[in-house]
Amino acid sequence: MKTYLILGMGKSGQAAAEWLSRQDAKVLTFDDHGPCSLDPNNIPWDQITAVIQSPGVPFSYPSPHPLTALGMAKNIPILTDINLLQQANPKAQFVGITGTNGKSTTTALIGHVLNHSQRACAVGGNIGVPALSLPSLDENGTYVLELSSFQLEVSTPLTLEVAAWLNITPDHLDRHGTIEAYVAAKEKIFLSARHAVVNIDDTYSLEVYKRLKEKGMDVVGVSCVQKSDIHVDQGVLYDNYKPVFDLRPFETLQGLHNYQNAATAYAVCKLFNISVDQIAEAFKTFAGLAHRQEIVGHFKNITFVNDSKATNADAAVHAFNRYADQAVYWIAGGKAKSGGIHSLKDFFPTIRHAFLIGEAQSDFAATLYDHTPCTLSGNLDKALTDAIDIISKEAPDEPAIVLLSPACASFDQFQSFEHRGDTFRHLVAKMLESYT
Ligand code: UMA
Repeated sequence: MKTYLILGMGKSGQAAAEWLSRQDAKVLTFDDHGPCSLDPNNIPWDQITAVIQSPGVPFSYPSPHPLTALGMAKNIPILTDINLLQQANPKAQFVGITGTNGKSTTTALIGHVLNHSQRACAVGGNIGVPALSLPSLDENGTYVLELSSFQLEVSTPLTLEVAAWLNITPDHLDRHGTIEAYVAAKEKIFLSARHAVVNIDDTYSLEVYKRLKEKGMDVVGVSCVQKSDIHVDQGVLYDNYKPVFDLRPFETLQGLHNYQNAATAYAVCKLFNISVDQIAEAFKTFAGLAHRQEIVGHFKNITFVNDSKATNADAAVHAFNRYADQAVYWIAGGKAKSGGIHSLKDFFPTIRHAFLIGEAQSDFAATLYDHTPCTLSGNLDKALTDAIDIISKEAPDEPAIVLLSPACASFDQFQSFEHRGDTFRHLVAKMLESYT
């Protein structure tokens, strides 16, 4: 019987423990902050087949977790749940998607296109669905996995049919130490990949593209700012310099960042021999990700957008950019982050009215003072009715966006940003019902 030591008992550790138990393996668990089955000073190392390390547990910087270090010293393989998934499904194909931003959308979009084309596929990884909670797949099946730098750093090389790379901006430096180490962790995605799809629109990513080319790898370049193998110009997608279709009609794929996600998904799906028409058809019906500029309803001239995932001001920028030329009625507030909403000040004059909620409401009202008309609504329910009132009084016929993009954590009034977004979706649905 094989024995595994699972390090970190969060979402991925728990799924790994359940899965391994179903394979009749012996499971030992360790967690620094939660219940575990193990005395760290008394680990039967000579019995352990591998350590299954959760992504959030330090692997190298500032220093490996003490049990990772002990396992390494004893030459015990340190693996991730993704490695186990691959071992258990050797015939299935794997697609990996990494980058700083847009991973989840691109992963979900590729999964949607594959599903739409009647291919068996399962979507998971960093997107929030642990690898070992996914179903088994045979040679007809494809796993589409969002891979974070944390997962890639720890994983032994993953055999991928396609490895896709979106972009790099500095992130997770507390875990990796330097941006170079962060890029190096992510670059492990290509170690055992058959095809690479790489966006070249930032300097780090362009360097990655060049390195892969130098190694003679099969690389498809993607760009939204210059001509490339696949590129987007003014919303039109080009394949090998020929226009293939217009991305502008796809409601859930708007904005430059979404063009990058869509072009990447297109490049990956083409490598799976999915036709241009099938890809375009599937893009049309992509629902987008919940809580990220998710359109949750239309009422007459008003569109309701749930961007609850925007838990800080920087994350709210994307929605403001997307709706830059429209009448935005903004619902914001909650538990403020440091800096509040000052970094959004360029948008203030363009916002028609702000409806403020939660702990941050008075501070935000003070910041907005003199730039944007505000209402202290207190909670989400009231903010929504206040917004409808103002729109019906001031601009009843003009197209309007009611945007929940709180620029705050949710914990003062909700359990999570998901809970906040679900509440908004529910309130919008209830309101639409009452008008029909
Ligand atoms: N723990 C220890 N010792 C440590 C650190 C953590 O024992 O030194 C324990 C904690 O007490 C906790 C557990 O480890 O019980 C948490 O494990 P984890 O942080 O790996 O989190 P999981 O719940 O397993 O979720 C992980 C990913 N989390 C991280 O990478 C931090 C989830 O990505 C992923 O969705 C999930 O696996 C399923 O695959 C989240 C994330 O924030 C969304 N990712 C980062 C990002 O997207 O920026 C990379």
